[in-house]
Amino acid sequence: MTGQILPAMNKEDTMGLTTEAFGTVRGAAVTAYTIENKHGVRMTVLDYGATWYKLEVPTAAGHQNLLLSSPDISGYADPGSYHSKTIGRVAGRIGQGHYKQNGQVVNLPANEGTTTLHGGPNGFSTRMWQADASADTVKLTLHVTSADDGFPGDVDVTVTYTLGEDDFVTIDYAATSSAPTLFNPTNHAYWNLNAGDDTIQNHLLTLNSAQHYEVQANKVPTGELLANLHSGFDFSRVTNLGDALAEMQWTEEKGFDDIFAIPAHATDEPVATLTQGAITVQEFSDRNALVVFTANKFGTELNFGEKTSRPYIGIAMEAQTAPSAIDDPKFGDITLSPDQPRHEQIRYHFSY
Ligand code: G6D
Repeated sequence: MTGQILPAMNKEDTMGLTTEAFGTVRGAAVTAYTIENKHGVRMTVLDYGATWYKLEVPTAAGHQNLLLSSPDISGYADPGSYHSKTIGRVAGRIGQGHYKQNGQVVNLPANEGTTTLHGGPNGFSTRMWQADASADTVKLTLHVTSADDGFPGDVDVTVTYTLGEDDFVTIDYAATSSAPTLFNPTNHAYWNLNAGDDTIQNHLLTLNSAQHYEVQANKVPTGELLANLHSGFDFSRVTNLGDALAEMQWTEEKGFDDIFAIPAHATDEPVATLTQGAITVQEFSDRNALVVFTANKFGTELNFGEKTSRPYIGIAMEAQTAPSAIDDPKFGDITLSPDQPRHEQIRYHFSY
């Protein structure tokens, strides 16, 4: 099954959709949309932040949530909380609060020192999206003006979560803009495949990557690529995350918060495979980078319910175009122009 794309099941198969109130954020009522397929896999999405709230698989002990999820909306209301949210306009860090678009300097609001992180202080993750749910999809739309988030152009974005009978979750991102701007979205899910409260140090990880980006102290990439081989960054074979994290203890970060370069690959080859026991998540993307973050300094300020927030309680694997593309088109193109709508996609397959 590894990497195998299963045939799409007959769309006539009906699947269950349930909705429930999930509190309020800044006066706006939040709704949770849950879809269950015929195998009993459940996907729950919130309209606030277009958040992937839960992914539950059926096990002998009952349904098990594979995502770090806060028990109520208070875990998501803070604009500085990103877990499981849709991230954009631009996933990666933009240094010094500006970039050049068609030769013109564009100044951006900063939310991490002088850096614009995850689309800045008013990014996609801080917004209430309009949801339209059906038996197997939750479609969320958002209109963002330049006045809202400081990026040029007024943008219409659609994020569509689909849970298939093939146990794939597909997240589609589509955007149009009134003026040239940037668009490089991702999802900031944190995975923990343990049934209990263990950290990800007992997980196995494989990445389709031979290099990672050198970053400055502010985690903005320099554009230089470094080899993963013979280092804790080498996940080219099935690797125990605890062993890899042990190799990172000499660093200030004491874990991974890094941009892995993903080479061109077949669409049915995963960029990442994460396993713990009988459960495996494979992530598929056609973009050329994957940010891997292992929650290295998480503390009790975060609430993940029965998963105690602490270092290494989860792993984020954020598919995107390399953040260096902002400075140099050799790393990719994340421009969104009025005459050319953009579409991105990330897919996940679950074995359990
Ligand atoms: C780290 O780089 C990561 C971000 O992706 C994450 O959102 C943040 O911590 C909470 O800086």
